[in-house]
Parts: sequence; structure tokens; C-alpha cells
Amino acid sequence: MITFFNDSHQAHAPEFEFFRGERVPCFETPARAEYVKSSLTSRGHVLRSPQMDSRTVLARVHAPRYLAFLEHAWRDWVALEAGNDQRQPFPSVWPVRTLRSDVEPVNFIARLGLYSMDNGSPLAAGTWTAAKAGADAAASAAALLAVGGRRGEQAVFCCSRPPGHHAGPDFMGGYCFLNNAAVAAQALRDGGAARVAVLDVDYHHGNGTQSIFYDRADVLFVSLHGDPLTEYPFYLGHADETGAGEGAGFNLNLPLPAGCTAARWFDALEQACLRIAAFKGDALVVSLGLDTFAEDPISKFALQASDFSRLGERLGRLGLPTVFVLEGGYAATALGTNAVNVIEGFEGI
Ligand code: Q9C
Ligand code: ZN
Repeated sequence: MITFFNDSHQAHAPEFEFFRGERVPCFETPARAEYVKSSLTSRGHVLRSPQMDSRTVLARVHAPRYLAFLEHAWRDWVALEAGNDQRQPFPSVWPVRTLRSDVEPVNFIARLGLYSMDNGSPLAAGTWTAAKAGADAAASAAALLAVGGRRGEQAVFCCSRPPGHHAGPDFMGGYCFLNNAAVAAQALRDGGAARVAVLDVDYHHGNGTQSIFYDRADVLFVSLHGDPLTEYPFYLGHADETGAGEGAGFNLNLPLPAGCTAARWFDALEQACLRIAAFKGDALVVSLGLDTFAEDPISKFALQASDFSRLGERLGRLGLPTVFVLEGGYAATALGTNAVNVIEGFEGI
């Protein structure tokens, strides 16, 4: 399968995140993408650098003021005080209910809080560069697919990081800055696909993607994930979120209890696939989180390496032109095998 990969992902390498009140090494590391790259290469898959500029499509899924903040966030942080280039900024205050989010403060940490859903999205010098390359990959992948009467690929994989599915219209969250899956879906729409399905199989609910498309009938969002009553992102991802306005009926959440078996997970996958087949879309975007793996250090599902082949096979049977975008997955050394298993399962190798 053609894979988009850009070395500039390495420019996003924050040192720390917060975990149980303490600063710990980041779970979302450059090594993740490198493990996937080396497994893909050793299996003979072709790696390409994204050539398209996603700026136009980015402006259709994210708010201009958020994009402007993110692009210049590190520069602004470093300009604030000598030594900041050696420090990581974290938000400490957020505009929750009753507070105003329409006025952008001048204070940098206040702006960071305005554009964040949590303190779990560490910024680094190259965050924009890496995230933008991921969005460019998503747009480039969409342009290669056989949709809108065009000849093209049946599937393309974006091996990108940082991930994207927690990033909403105007906020970062959960290690995510730019929503690559939303970029792919919107680019497919703009490229001639009348209807696009997004399937999110990351352990965590794809709150950002859901929110971006919640009131639209042209993009179906389906997600299976740890129940938000106990699992991140906590405040979205319940079964009663079915879409709004024109989008009513075009959002399907399948929350599962933390610790559930792989068999139960595949039952939910079957439900997801039946909904996607009924939608009769022209293309599919898969938010491919691999943190459903039994050995993932921050998640609680039980998939084994061979289960990722089964996942790929089931998705292949949908028969849709498909863009895969890498999301989570923190058992880094197993990530390559698990990603390749999905891709080769899809291709029937
Ligand atoms: N500090 C994705 O998988 N925090 N994001 C976990 C550890 C949130 C995961 C606690 C996890 C977000 C794309
Ligand atoms: Zn995740």
C-alpha cells in the first residue's frame, strides 16, 4: 500500500506530559512512527513524501484563529522570556461554562488554555511543522484515491504523527493538533466524493472528528472506543450522540467497557461496518489508533497482533476507497507489526 511518511514528524518531540500530577516522559514519541516506517519498508511497502499543501482544506475543518495560534505558538512562547526555548508551555486555565471564549486574551498561557481541551497536548519547537506535514499527507492521500470517477488507488496509508482525532474545530487535545482524519474526509468531499464515512477505531473516542462533522449528513462518523464514563476524553463519545440538524442520524458511537474482550470489540466493529455499508458512501477514512492492543500502556482493550489482521480484512470487505491515518498506539515496539497487519489484512496479503 502506498504510504505517506515525512521525516519532519521528528520535529515534534516534546519531553514531558503530565500523568497523575507528575511530569513523565511523553507516550507519544518520534520512535512510534519510525517503528511503523521500518516495518512497512521491510515488508516492501512504498513510502512517499506528501506533496500537497493542505492549507485550504485545513481552513475548512479548523477555525482561522486556532490555525494562526498554532502556527506561531512556539515563536510566541519563546519570545515571552529568555530560556523558554528550553521549557514546555502547559495551559493552566480554561474557559469552561460561564467564561468567555470569544475574546482571545493577550497572555500566552491564557491563549493556550483557550485553544486546548486538556493539559495533555505538549507543544514543542516543531509541532506546527510536524502536524502540518501530517495534514499534507492526509490531503495527498485523498487526492490519490479512486473517487469521483477518477482512476486511482484503492487505499493509502498516512504514517503521521502527532495524531489528530482529539483536535476539534478550534482546539488541541490528547496529543492532537490538526485533525488529519477530518482533513482527509473534507479533501475527499472537495475532490468529488459525495459522501464519506469516517471510522475511528482508536481506543479513545475521536471527539474532535465527531464535533467537526456533527451537523453534517455528508460525512458519517462511527467510533468504537472505551466508555467515556471512565476513559479519556470523558466528556464526549456516549451512545446517545447521534448527530444534530442535517447531521441527525449520521453519528454512531459504540462505547465499550474498559477491559472488554476482543470478541466483544469485534461485535462492535461488525455493527460499525453494517452502518457504514448502509450509508453507501464513496470513500472511507479510518482513524487507525493501535492503542486497542492488549499491551498498550495507557489503554484497556485486549486486541492481539493477529486481531489487527482481522480488522484489516473486515475493512477490506467494505470495498471502499480508503485513507488510513495513524492515530494513537503507545506500545511503540509493537506498532510496526500491528499497523502492517491492518494494511496487509486489508489488501488480502
Ligand atoms: N497522560 C490518542 O490516543 N491522556 N490520544 C492519557 C496519560 C490522554 C490519547 C493519560 C490520552 C490521549 C490519540
Ligand atoms: Zn487513543
